[in-house]
Amino acid sequence: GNSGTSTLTSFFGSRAMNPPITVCVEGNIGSGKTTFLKHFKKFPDVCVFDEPISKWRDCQGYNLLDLMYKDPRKWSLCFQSYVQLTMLDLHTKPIVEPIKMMERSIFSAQYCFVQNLRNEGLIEDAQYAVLSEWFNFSTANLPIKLDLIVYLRTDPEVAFNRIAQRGRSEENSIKMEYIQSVHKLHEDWLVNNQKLLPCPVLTIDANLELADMAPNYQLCEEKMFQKQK
Ligand code: DGT
Repeated sequence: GNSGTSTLTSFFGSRAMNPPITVCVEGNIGSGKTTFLKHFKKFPDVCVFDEPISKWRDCQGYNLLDLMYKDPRKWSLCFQSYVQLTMLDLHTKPIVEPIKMMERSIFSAQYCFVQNLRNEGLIEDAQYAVLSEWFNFSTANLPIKLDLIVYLRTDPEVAFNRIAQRGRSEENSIKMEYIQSVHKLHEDWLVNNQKLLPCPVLTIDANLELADMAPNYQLCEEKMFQKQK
């Protein structure tokens, strides 16, 4: 009936006025983002989004990640276009919890990965222009709010070894040079201030083994819950 509808409206209305604190976890491929995020699933106030990579591996049955690694010249534009969509989906999804945590963002897709494809000549200038226009439009006009970036900073060698150890089939063609380039682009963006930073950055030493990460989890918890207040 009517009263049910108005309760719902006021519920979502109050949420809309109080958008969640949003924390994005960034870092090289293999830096440990997924493991880091897992730790935060235990907090009832935190909504942790699953890795977007599962979508990239199955877009209506197509493994876009695999296509992209096998033939980057042919598939990078298509892949990045879908990455952008899945990121926008996560950035704009309403949640009931006061804190949203997600892996990567539309910013790292643009500043680290699209930029790298362009640097390597794997996408045409016109393709880069179209992706950039979508990025500019989306960040200017859609409700993408970032409050904190947690940068899991690794040496490229460490990230490379972790990728080799986990043995994800799509990634077996990855070269050390690629990991070094992606590392440098993260550094330029998150440490050297060469691109627009949408929010403050908390940099964490992610070369550490899992057993030594506890103080870093705590650091992140403090920052995050402090923002909530
Ligand atoms: P983690 O938990 O830190 O080890 O992170 P990963 O490696 O599970 O997740 P992520 O997002 O760093 O990378 C997943 C795969 O997708 C990896 O093979 C790199 C690739 N990737 C992620 N985002 C992009 C992108 O925007 N463009 C391109 N070309 N590749 C991407």
